[in-house]
Amino acid sequence: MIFDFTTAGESHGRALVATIEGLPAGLVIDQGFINHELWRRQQGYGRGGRMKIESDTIQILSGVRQGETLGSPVAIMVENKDFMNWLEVMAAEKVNTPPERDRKVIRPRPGHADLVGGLKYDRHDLRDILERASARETTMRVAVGAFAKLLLREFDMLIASHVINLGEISIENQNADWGQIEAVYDDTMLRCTDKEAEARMIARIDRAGVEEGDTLGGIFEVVAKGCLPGLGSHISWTAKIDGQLAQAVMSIHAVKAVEIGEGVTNASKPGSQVHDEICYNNDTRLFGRLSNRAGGLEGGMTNGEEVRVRGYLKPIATLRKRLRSVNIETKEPMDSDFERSDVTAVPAAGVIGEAMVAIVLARAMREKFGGDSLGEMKRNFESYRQQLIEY
Ligand code: EPS
Repeated sequence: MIFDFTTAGESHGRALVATIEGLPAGLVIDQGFINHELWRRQQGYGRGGRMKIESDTIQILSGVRQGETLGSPVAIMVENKDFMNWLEVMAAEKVNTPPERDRKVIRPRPGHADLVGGLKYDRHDLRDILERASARETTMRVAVGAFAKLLLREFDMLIASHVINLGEISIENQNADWGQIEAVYDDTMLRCTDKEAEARMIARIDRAGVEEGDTLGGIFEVVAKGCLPGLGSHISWTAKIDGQLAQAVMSIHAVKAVEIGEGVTNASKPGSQVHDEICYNNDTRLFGRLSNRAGGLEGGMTNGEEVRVRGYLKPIATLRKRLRSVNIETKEPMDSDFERSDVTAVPAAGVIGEAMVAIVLARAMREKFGGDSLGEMKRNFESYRQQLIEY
């Protein structure tokens, strides 16, 4: 059974739901950990009013009994507290809402799914598009990612992230180590390892939000520690795990570029300054690398070093400073719609990035080590680890 998931739910609808398939039986599910991951996604300086309404908590509907997975599909739900303010607008049944309360959206926002979605699905109230296009959906990615993280922890694989750039401001040391990144795991501001740069970023967010009515993008980095060599494969394009990671991270709202390791700067350096030289540890009897510019990935496979993936976000498309648009009913030029917005969501995107990386790695682990129960999976894992030692 392949590890996979589906989400459903609109931003202001009753609830967000997900189903997860392919978890082994016997995995201990710590709901406190899952809720803590959801809490982490809701933090970050620069979020808007919505996060004051929601306090995301998971309800497990199936697939878990007495704290352990059964091997059957897991169904989960997070209620939208804001739904109470949208009962008429988001009702599943037909409700004749007067125009002053129907919250119809007819002035598409540049950079959002509004216009293209409306054209493609032939919807003339763009709310039908934006409700699903909203990054609210990422709540469920983080919930599913928390299940993936719980599985990976059984194999000593840990995942964290940090913010390396916001707007035009970058942290000084771009190669923060695992200890530094883990230390900011529960930070509520920007999850930067460089507090001096973080203070400047906070001031920049204040300026953008309060003075300029604008929004800001940035870059986060996800680091996965403890991956054995050999997840993914060189044998075909779909099996290459760097490609899978790129797709998974690119699918996060507003992410417009993905970098593996130091992929961007590597492109302008000679090979001798890029490729990570190989060493051998006689004590652990494992191969290693003298550097990790490849971000732990070679030939579409993990190579045993830390996996490092960066996501680059464009600024959020809902901004107070209105951009030029067109009224889809009259076709007249008009400014785009604005209700409320975050100034930036880069720290939240980092948490979502962790979830997507966890999901890809969990899927690769399930594919390689199989097993219907966690015990069977662990035995298969142990036998492969022995193979690496005896190589
Ligand atoms: C979002 C718009 C805002 C964000 C939302 C994503 O929501 P609202 O329209 O209700 O003010 O707060 O993010 C979340 C709700 C969340 O949970 O992250 C958008 O248009 O993408």
